[in-house]
Amino acid sequence: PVESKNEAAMSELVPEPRQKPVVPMKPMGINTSLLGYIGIDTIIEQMRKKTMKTGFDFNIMVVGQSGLGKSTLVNTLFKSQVSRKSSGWNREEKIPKTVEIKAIGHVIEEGGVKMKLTVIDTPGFGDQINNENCWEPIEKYINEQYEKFLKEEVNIARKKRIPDTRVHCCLYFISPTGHSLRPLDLEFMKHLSKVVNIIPVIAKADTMTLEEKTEFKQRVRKELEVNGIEFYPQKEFDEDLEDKTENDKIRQESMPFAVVGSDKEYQVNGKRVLGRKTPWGIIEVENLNHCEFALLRDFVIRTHLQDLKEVTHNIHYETYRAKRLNGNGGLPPMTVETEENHESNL
Ligand SMILES: Nc1nc2c(ncn2[C@@H]2O[C@H](COP(=O)(O)OP(=O)(O)OP(=O)(O)O)[C@@H](O)[C@H]2O)c(=O)[nH]1
Ligand SMILES: [Mg+2]
Repeated sequence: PVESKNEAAMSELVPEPRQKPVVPMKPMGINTSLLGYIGIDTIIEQMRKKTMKTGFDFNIMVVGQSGLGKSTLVNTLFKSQVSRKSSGWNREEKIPKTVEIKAIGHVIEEGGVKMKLTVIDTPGFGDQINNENCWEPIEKYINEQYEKFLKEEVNIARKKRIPDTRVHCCLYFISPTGHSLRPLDLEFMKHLSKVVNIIPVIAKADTMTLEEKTEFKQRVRKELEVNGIEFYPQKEFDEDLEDKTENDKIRQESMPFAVVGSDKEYQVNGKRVLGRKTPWGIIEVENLNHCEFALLRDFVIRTHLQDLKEVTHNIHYETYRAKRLNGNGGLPPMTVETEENHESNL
């Protein structure tokens, strides 16, 4: 009723004569072709403006045993306290009896662009005596977010922008043992790689020597391949040769990124840098000669963030959606609107 009142009031207003919109013109002399400039390239600027206004969602999940530096790494990635670090004492008491899932939201702004970041932590994963099926609550959470999105999407009066809580990226922390992947690692990645973008990382890489690190990386890559585990960026989703060349390098050389996180600054050559003090000196987090943190950061945030979101929407969510709508398992049956219905809605 409120809306219709507004409408009535509006229609009584006499519209003022509008000025003709100004069409941007290409400066003369640069493009001398008769047909001239159309203005297609302004789409980029238009998109930029829209994104500046609305901001965007990015949801990142961290999985791995307690104490592997998950919270520290996320804080290092986003240069802020976006995830609570474990207190270091009484750790045993704190470990939950089952896997818990905790999502914390933040708004980060840079250069006028707002990112609504959600960090999804999974305390308790891999910390039980029996870790069988401990990936299940995580898969359930991921699917629940797809379900929420789907429910909003099939709504007749759906929102213009559906809030996106879907997990765009899952960082999986591998313990820096130097041996091989544990059955738990393989089980988790095997099941979850079908529903979410997994990026495996070797945690606390400063605890390994350079040789150990290189060898461990190679072994992990081999084991993932032998077990048929597809991590992000998945080969089958490369869109062209340029993608393939770029992503092959990541798949064959960078993965799994051997990372170090820290929230402490040290003075190195007169500059303050994030680092960790070790018996061998300061390990600089952002120095590529020391670890691959910067590679991971560039990959997740600076080159592939939009792609992580697109693969989530176009592949993982689409797979979920197709399954749900085909099988109709649980979702209220779709009602077909009649012609009459449709008109009366207009
Ligand atoms: N050597 C080393 N220590 C690290 C690194 N990252 C974090 N730590 C330390 O490891 C301990 C645990 O770090 P957290 O970030 O709390 O680990 P977490 O995986 O979030 O732990 P939970 O929240 O208990 O699951 C802290 O004392 C950190 O300072 C790293 O890259 N190298
Ligand atoms: Mg933590």
